[in-house]
Amino acid sequence: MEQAGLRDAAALVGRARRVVVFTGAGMSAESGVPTFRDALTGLWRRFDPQALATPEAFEDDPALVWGWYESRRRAVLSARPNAGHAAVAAIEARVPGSVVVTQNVDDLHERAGSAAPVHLHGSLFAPRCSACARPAPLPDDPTDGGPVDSRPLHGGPADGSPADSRPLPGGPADGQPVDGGSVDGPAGDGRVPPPECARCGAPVRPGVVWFGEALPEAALEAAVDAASSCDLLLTVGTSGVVYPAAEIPRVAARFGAPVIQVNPQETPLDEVCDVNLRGPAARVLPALVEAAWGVPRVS
Ligand code: BV8
Ligand code: ZN
Repeated sequence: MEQAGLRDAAALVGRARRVVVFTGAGMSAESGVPTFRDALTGLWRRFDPQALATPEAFEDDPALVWGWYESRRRAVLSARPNAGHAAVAAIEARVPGSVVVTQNVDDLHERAGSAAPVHLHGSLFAPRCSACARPAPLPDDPTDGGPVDSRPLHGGPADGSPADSRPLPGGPADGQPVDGGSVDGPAGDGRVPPPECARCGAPVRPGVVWFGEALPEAALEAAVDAASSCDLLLTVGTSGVVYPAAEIPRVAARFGAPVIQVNPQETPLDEVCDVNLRGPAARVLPALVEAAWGVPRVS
């Protein structure tokens, strides 16, 4: 990442009053949570994520899909927010008018202290009935799964005390994939039959948005409102290929906001951004916050 880009980006961040931080799977990569494209490891490596993350796949083999999401959820529970998540929370603390919009289904932004990230693609921690949509308890959640927003921050102690959000710069071992302990069904092939809904008996499904499903209206509206009225958008760790989420940085640019991208690779958003910081989020974001406000990096 060259210094001139960092200086330009820091000047934009330092004078911004309404920032949108738009994040994808690359945000959690250095916490050891595989990106969406890498998410298929082990037992699921022979599948295409886009084929598995669909209602049809769940309909066809609920145990395969539920097992995959359970293994991803346990990996997130074993991960910790990284210095990039902490830097995003620092931006929110410095710029009260900022909004985090994430495509990620993990809870690492929350555990790093982000108040209310907008989850465009749902969450691994909000399972619901596939038929009557009743919120369902998490398999290892001793409560009865009451209203989703009454649950303690996930990854933290069950009594709801503040989750342990000390970020580990670079993740548990510099981004080595975390293994949440293999979720294994009776057949030992990773397939785990989903729980049944307490009300109607239908299979419980993960609380994520699958391909071919509409995004939650309120979340998409909040994201478009924020992007169309911000004075800076930071897009971090996304391949920018899944719509309509990938439209969000373009909305900000259309309304005249400068766009800064943080990603070690090229993406279609290269053509949209004003400053392109080529590098990993857990290194670039703390450097950006320090250059903007002189805030010492999270050690
Ligand atoms: C819908 C939850 C219609 C599940 C996900 C045009 C308009 C609208 C829709 C479409 C359209 N064209 C096509 C579509 C259909 C489809 C789509 O976009 N397909 C694509 C593939 C072309 N969209 C949909 O189906 C959407 N729904 O349109 O519904 C509708 C309307 C009304 C009524 C009914 C139906 C729903 C899409 C949501 C799918 N669910 N996630 C789950 O997680 O299992 S998407 C999933 O993939 C992620 O959430 C994310 O959004 C997306 C891409 O993942 P990324 O986050 O970008 O991660 P990725 O692995 O791709 O890339 C990681 C990046 O990080 C890389 O760039 C890498 O370089 C970088 N990186 C790596 N390490 C680091 C790093 N960056 C920084 N630091 C690092 N250390
Ligand atoms: Zn039900």
